[in-house]
This record gives sequence, structure tokens and C-alpha cells, in this order.
Amino acid sequence: MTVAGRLAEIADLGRDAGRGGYSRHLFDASDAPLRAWFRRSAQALDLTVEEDGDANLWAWWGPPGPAAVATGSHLDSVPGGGAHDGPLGIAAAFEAVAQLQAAGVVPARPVAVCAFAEEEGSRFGMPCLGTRLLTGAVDAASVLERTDAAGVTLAQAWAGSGRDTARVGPDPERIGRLAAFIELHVEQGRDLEDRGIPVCVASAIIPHGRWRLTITGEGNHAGTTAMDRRDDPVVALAGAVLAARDVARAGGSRATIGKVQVTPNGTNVIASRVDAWLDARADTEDRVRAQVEVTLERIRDAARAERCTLAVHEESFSPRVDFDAALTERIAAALQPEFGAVPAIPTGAGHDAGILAAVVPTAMIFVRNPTGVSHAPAEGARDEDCEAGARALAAALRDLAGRA
Ligand code: HGY
Ligand code: MN
Ligand code: MN
Repeated sequence: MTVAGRLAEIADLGRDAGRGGYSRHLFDASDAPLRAWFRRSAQALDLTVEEDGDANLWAWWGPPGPAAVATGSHLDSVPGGGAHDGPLGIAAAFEAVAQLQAAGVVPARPVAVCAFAEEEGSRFGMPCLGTRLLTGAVDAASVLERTDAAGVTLAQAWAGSGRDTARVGPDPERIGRLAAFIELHVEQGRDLEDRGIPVCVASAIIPHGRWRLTITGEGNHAGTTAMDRRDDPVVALAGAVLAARDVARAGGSRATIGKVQVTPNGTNVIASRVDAWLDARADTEDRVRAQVEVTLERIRDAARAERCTLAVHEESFSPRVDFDAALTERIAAALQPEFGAVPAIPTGAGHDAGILAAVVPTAMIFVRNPTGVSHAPAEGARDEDCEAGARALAAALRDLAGRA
């Protein structure tokens, strides 16, 4: 088979006709068929599949630990996302195992292919939900109380999917089975395209976080309320969007307000409330914190000017991650024969690898993305680069696990 062929098997699952691309979220209609695909792919390679208490899937080549080398990514997407962010890392992992099996490699240590739950945090607002729960990076009880846009709690959604909420939480025994984790991912930028090379390794993930802003004003009639008598949170939101952009520009960092909910959201209604989500990223944690502080001060001013109030809730914070240098160098060396000296590049995107890096030596492999676009339908990777990615991952797995 090929990586492209494997991705083609799930190409119809979770398509979003309205937004374009894919909307695949935790326990939605695409979730079970995607998991079924994972199981079928694993079974075709004689891998043994298990699901942990945090809804993460593991397919084992050999016994389930100890000293295993794990590789994988996620099957969920952002709303209207591309086909490669997440699934490429899983399809490439199965393809790499298939190549090693075809070459007669007998792993000297177990290999696991993983699919982690709700990496994008698109339904419950917590990115890398599955790995944060698994590693104990978040408190399970408080995460289970989170609600989705429809007001369904994670606990309700979990139980509704037939899973046991009592099993949710850290699993140190499972983490203890791992010696290394490698996530292969489509590059979410144009670095590799500009350098003219198909794959590389990652050096670091820059710190980032998400803040929920609730701006409250007064609902009223669009036709009968004088312009100077309005407490309009949408006008305050306009100030918030500009503040986020201007502060990030001035600081050489990044800020995005990409999700907004207007209540009640009527054409002829002055809104009573706006919820907006601020995503902020910078090269150091102090810079992220300082950027958000200044931004929130300006947003508070914008809200005050419209006689609105602002409430702020930090939904998640992801500190800087430097990937394991020894593992990264070893993978780069394993890639050398086919790909030459590959660079190690930092990324502004979060990954489950960033969470797992706190508990196990972790590294990443990136695959060239010709447009650099990600989190949008235009995201992509050439078929031949996806195959190059699988060969790169196979070379890494062979080096790490293949020797008797
Ligand atoms: O948002 C992120 O950085 C990641 O793609 N989940
Ligand atoms: Mn993503
Ligand atoms: Mn991803």
C-alpha cells in the first residue's frame, strides 16, 4: 500500500460541506468510523489494538512494552481543516510498519502506532486532550466538566460514547512502557518547500495558549436604539481584534481571534454578549504572558468605552518544548543515507509530541507542505513526499527498534 492510499480510505469521513475540508471532532459522527479504520489498518498488519482510558488508540507490533518506540498522531481536525494535519502521521506510521515487515525486520523492542484523542481541542477547548489526560498534565475531574458549544459536558459525551469516565486520567503504567515517541506531521509552514527538501526533524514548539474572552453588554433593538445609547459588545470585539493584532505585531509574536460567538446573533438585534477566543504565541513564555497582559488591558479599555464588561478565562497554556536532542540527532542520522543532512526546525504549532516530551524522549519529523497552509482545506503534501515521510519514519523505527 501507500500513504496516499491509506489516506484515501478515510477521505470521505468527516467532510464538511459547508466550510470545506474536514470537521472531525471527539465522538462526532466521524469518530467511530475513523477509529474503525485505525483498527482495520492495524489488524491488516497483525498489530494488537487497545484503547486506553483516555480514548487514545494503541496498535502494538510485539508485546505492549516495555521500552517501546511509539509513533503516531491524531485523527481529529480543526473545523474545516485539511486532510493531513494528524492523519498523515498515522497513515505514515502504518506504512512504515508495513515496509519494515515487508523487509523482514523483527523489532527488538515493541513498536506502537497511536491515535490520540481531540488533539485540536476543537470540541472541548483543550488541545492535546488525550495526551494531557494520559500524562496527568491536566486534572481529569475539571476537564470532564468542560462543555462543548451545545452545553454537553465532556463527562456526558464520554459516557454517551459508551466509555467509562472512571478510567479517565493519568496512566503512568502505560507511559512507563515507552522508551521513545516520534510524531510525523505535515509541516505547517513553507520552510521545507523553500529549502527544496521533503523531510526534516523538529527542534522545538514555541509557547502558546488560549484565552476565552466574554464581553457583556445590553441586548436591544437595532432600529430604535440611538447610537449613543448602545452597550454593544460587538463594537468592543472590534477593538479586541485590532488590539490582539497590533500588540502581536509590535512584539514580533502571534495573536489570533479566530472563533467568535455572538449572542443572540440576530441581524436586527444589538448583541447582549460576545464570546471570543484569543490564541497567543511567542518565542518565550514570558513574552506570551506579557503580550496577553497588554492585549487584555487594551480589550478592557475597548469594552469600557462601550459600557461593556470583560471576563477572561485561560483555557489552556502550553509551555515551550525542546525536543530530545539525542533522539532528534539519532533520527537525523537515520535519515541521512536517503535524505542527506536534514535541518531541525522550530514550529509555532502545538502537538501531542509536545505533551509527551515531558514524560518520554520525544522527536518529530516534518513532511514538506507545498503551500505552507494548514488548518484550512488548502493544506497538503505531495503524494511522493508522504511516501518519503513514511520511508523516513521507517528508517527511524528500524534504527530505534529494529536491532536484535
Ligand atoms: O493549534 C495548534 O497549534 C495545533 O495544531 N493543535
Ligand atoms: Mn493542527
Ligand atoms: Mn496536528
